[in-house]
Amino acid sequence: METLSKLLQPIQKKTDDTGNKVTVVGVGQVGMAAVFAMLTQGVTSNIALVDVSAEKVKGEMLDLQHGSAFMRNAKISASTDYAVSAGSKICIVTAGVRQREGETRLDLVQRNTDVLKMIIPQLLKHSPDTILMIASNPVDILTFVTWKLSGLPKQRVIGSGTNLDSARFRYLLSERLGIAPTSCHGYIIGEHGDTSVPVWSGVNIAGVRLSDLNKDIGSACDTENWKVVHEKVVQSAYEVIKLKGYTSWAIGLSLAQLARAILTNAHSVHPGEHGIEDEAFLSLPCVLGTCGVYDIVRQPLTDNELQQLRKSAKVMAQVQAGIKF
Ligand code: 6V0
Repeated sequence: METLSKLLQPIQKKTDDTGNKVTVVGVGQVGMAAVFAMLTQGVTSNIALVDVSAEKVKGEMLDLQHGSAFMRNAKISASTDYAVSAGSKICIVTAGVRQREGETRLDLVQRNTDVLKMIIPQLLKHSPDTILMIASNPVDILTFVTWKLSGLPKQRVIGSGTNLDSARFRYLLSERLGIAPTSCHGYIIGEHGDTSVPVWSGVNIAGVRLSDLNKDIGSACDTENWKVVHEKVVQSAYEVIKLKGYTSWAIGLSLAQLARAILTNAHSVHPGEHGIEDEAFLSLPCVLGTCGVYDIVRQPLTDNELQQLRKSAKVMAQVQAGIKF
């Protein structure tokens, strides 16, 4: 009798189904930061990695598997073949090219659209009920592209959008106010990046709206110059890319938070990508859970905020019009 048979008396065949499988396509800086955040925070116990590079994806898988004893019984698989992604609750796409110094996110659009054309049908073939979460840039446009390519209802295609911008905003507010980021409430909506819209009218600490204390807050005539906080948010990625070549940790944590909201059916509110006018996808505060987006919070925006949002939508629609599907 073999050692295994001596040790175990089989009662039934084991299943690998954990009910919380997440596939991450693209094991670059963003993909691996998201994977690491999800595994170490216990967001999922079942990760599949997919990449075009067989060596890289195997290397990342082995490295993570060697850390299994420090994690919570995670199953980690990897391949260049999408069969490995079968049965995923969420598929996160971080594949594609990233900005080089001096490039904007919009510069990447056609190159990453072509990448998505290969990826999305494969993911859906193996996980027809999955929720698609997009991180590749320009994320707003590529979420729209994914929706078009997938044929899925809008609530099942989510972009990481301004979840990261909002986190950066709350961090910078926290630095200026001396209050923890988790207690600084504020949303950035619209485009992830250059034309994002800070909703200054809603920024609050414990329900105290800063706009009630300073009616010009965030505007050009604000003598305290709070608008610099949003300017720093917009510059954040450019600054980090200039310093270390890419951004990874914060976007990884942001994706892990969105995945947790979905897998635990949290009904929590996050700035996530959703389709608005002109068929553009822009970030608005969404209620997230196991079926994807349940609701969009109707934020009472000022005329100026609404105008900025519409401007963002217009920019998106213009870029989208030039995409070759
Ligand atoms: P990276 O480190 O170059 O990794 C990209 C990975 O994608 C590599 O491992 C490639 O082999 C892989 N890849 C390329 N083509 C394919 C394909 N057809 N199928 C499968 N895998 C493929 O890039 P990084 O991880 O830094 O960035 C990935 C994307 O995320 C870029 O588009 C970034 O601009 C974007 N980011 C999005 C952010 C957000 O807030 N949404 C934040 C940061 C970066």
